[in-house]
Amino acid sequence: MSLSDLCGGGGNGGSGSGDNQALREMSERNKKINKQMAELDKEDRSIHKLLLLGAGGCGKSTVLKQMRIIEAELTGRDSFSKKETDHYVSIIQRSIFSIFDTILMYCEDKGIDLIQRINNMTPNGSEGYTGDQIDAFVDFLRYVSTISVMQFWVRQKDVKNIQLLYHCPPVREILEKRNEFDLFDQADYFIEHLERIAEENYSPNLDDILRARAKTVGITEKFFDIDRDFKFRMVDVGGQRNERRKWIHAFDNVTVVIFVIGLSEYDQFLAESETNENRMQESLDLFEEICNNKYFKNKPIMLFLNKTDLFEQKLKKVPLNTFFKDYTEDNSYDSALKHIQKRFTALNKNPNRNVHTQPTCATDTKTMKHIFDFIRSTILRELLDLSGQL
Ligand SMILES: Nc1nc2c(ncn2[C@@H]2O[C@H](COP(=O)(O)OP(=O)(O)OP(=O)(O)O)[C@@H](O)[C@H]2O)c(=O)[nH]1
Ligand SMILES: [Mg+2]
Repeated sequence: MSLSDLCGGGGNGGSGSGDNQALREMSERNKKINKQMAELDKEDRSIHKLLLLGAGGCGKSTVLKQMRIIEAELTGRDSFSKKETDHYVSIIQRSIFSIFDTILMYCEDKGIDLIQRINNMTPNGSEGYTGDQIDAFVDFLRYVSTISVMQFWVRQKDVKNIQLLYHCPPVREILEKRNEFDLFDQADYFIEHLERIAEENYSPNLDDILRARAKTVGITEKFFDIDRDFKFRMVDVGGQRNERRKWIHAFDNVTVVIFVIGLSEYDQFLAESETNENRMQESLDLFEEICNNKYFKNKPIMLFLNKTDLFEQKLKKVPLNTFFKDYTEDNSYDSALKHIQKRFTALNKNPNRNVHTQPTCATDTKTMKHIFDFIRSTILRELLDLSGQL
């Protein structure tokens, strides 16, 4: 479109004062638009981009959920909409299905006939189950093995038997080996709270939402306006192997990478691999790759050593040198944490860049409140350092 088209053509011969007036107006309009665009650009650049990275299930989305809870507390807004909360009801129902489905699949893989083992329990025997209860366990497992996840819903009348089944000796025996299969971390929690979950008008509370597990697919982001001087976007990605090829689309204009690892994963097998690969090794390899990636060579990195609660419990049963063969110190929480921290930070090959480590328990709202301050102060300090170097 030409200038004369916009100005209405040669109605007055194209040389009169009408043309000049139109040109002046147009130039004013352009100036205004340019100014607005510059302001938008400035605003966009003043919004920090925090990119959450890490292997599948390490807790990235849980960190993001916590940030939403913290924002809601500080601003008085809702953390999760009614629609989101309702959506978590089906996520939680699916998680309960996946507990038993995962157990059955593991058994099938290992040639274990779990249903037979349960059937072999003696009614009113030393385990203390009645014949009806044993029948109900078997019926429930058969039901899970024949339906799809979308057909599953826990009914109030089944709650007691599901809880008893989860704790019966043949299932316990399988759960002893839970590090070998992908049983999600919050299985115990949801079984314990099953009665509430199966209520007709059940609405998940914040604890339930934090513990619900839904693998992230693609890239999601959320803008946070908690602090006038520190606005940021948190970008969350799916961490499983097949999701990682999408990560590159989130690599531009990052202020800081928050790399999350699950501390308790040192004896766990990787869900996506058939060859019993270790989850901690996966995190180490991934961290090395990200840390030294050209996009982030000069970017600050925060390393969240997550799942401190599960780590502390696990250390009592599984020594750290099960995985870190060169670890010779005791299995105290502090020594073990220090060792893992050292192993990760040693992978950073840029001596001029800081790796800020922080132990976290992403499901614990109380301790996570400090994490927001940690994020803010670390980024502001980094930016100050950077401006000093200019
Ligand atoms: N006990 C405990 N559980 C945690 C912690 N952090 C996360 N979880 C649980 O671990 C499970 C996985 O967490 P997510 O946040 O979904 O993991 P993710 O890194 O987003 O996983 P992907 O989306 O697959 O990449 C959820 O059930 C969380 O509730 C923690 O510090 N302690
Ligand atoms: Mg996620």
